Amino acid sequence: MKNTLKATAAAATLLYLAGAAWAQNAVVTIAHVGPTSGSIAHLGKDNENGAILAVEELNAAGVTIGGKKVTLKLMAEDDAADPKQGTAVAQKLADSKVSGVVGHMNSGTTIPASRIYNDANIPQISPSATNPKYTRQGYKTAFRVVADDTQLGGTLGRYAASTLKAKNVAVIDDRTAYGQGVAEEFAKAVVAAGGTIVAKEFTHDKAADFSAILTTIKGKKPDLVFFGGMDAVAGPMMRQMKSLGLNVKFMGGDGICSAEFVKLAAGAVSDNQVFCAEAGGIEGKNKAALDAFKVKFKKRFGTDVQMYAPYVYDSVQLMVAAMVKAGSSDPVKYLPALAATKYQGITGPISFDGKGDINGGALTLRTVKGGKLEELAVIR
Ligand code: ABU
Repeated sequence: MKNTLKATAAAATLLYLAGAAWAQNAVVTIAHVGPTSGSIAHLGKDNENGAILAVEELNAAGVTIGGKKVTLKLMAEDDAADPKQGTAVAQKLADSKVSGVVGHMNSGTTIPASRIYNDANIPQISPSATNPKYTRQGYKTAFRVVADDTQLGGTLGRYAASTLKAKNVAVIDDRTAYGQGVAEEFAKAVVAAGGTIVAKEFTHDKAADFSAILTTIKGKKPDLVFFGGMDAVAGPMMRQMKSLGLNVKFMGGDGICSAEFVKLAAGAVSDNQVFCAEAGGIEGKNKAALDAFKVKFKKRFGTDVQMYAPYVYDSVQLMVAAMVKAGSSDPVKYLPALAATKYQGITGPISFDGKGDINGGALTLRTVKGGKLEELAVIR
C-alpha cells in the first residue's frame, strides 16, 4: 500500500514536471504521411525518418515563432500507399488541425489527399510524389520539392532512344498514378526521339508474377524494357526477366532508383543494364551538406538513406522556416511566406513557381554497376 502511494506520488510529480515544461512552450504539430506498412514500407520509413531527424534537430536548436519558444511535434501517419487510406489519414489530420503536412510519398495518395488539405487550408509539401497533376489542380496549399514525371519520363525517354540507341522499346506500368504517368511520358519521349514502342503491358503495385507479360514482351524483341512503378515490384520483375532470357536494358523512374531495388534484383543485373533517375540532384560543392546528412542519418537510424529522406528533411525545415519568417504557425499567416520561400537546403536551393512546383528541378541519372547505384549525370 505504502509503495503504491509512493509510486503514485512519483508519477504525479513526473506528470507535473512534464506539464510544466510543456506549458512553457507552445506545441506546433507538423504531420508526416507515407507508407510505413506494406511492400514499400522501407521507402515510407525512409521518408518518415527524414522528418524525425528534422524535428529533433529543430527542437534541439530551439525554435521561436512570433517571439514565443515553441516545441515541434511530429504526427507520423501511415497511408500504406493506398489512396483510400491516404484520404482517411488526410481527414484525420485536417480534423486535428495540424499546422502543415509533409507527404504523402506516393502520387496515388498525395493527389486525393491534397483536396482535403486544400479545403482545410493546410499547407502540404510532397517530398516525392512526381505525378504532374498534384500541382496542377489550382490548390494554393500544394507544394513539391522534386521534379515531376514530365521531366523524369521525358528525360529517360530521350536518354533511352538517343544515348542508349534503343530502337524497339517495351513499356510496363503498375496502373498507379505514378507508374502510369511516368510510363506515358517516357513513351512519348521515345517516339519523339525516333524510337518505337513495340509493347505496352501493365501489372499492379502488389504483383509478384510477371511471366505472362514478360513472355509477350520477349516475343516483340525489344532492346529495352521500361517499368513505371516501384522497387518492390521492379526487383522481382528483373529476376524473372533473367530467368526468361530477356537480357535487355531495363529502365525505370525514381520509384526503382533505390538500394532496395539493387538488393531485390541481386544476381539478375549486369553492369550498365539498368538505368533510373531520382527526381532531384545536386552537384559540386553543394554535395557536402547532403553527404553530411547521409552520415548523420546512418548514425541516428542505423540504416542508409533509401531515396527521399533528404527531401523530407528539407521540406520540414523550410516549412518551419516559413512559420518563423511569418511569425506564426497559423497556415493562413505562414502560407504566403511558404509560397515565397527561398531556401538553401541539403538537396539544393528550393523556391516554388506559381503552381507550387520547385523552380529548376533537377534529375540524377543513375546506373547499377558492381551491385551499386552509380551516378551518371545531374540533368536540369
Ligand atoms: N515518384 C515515385 C514515388 C512516388 C510517387 O510519385 O508515387
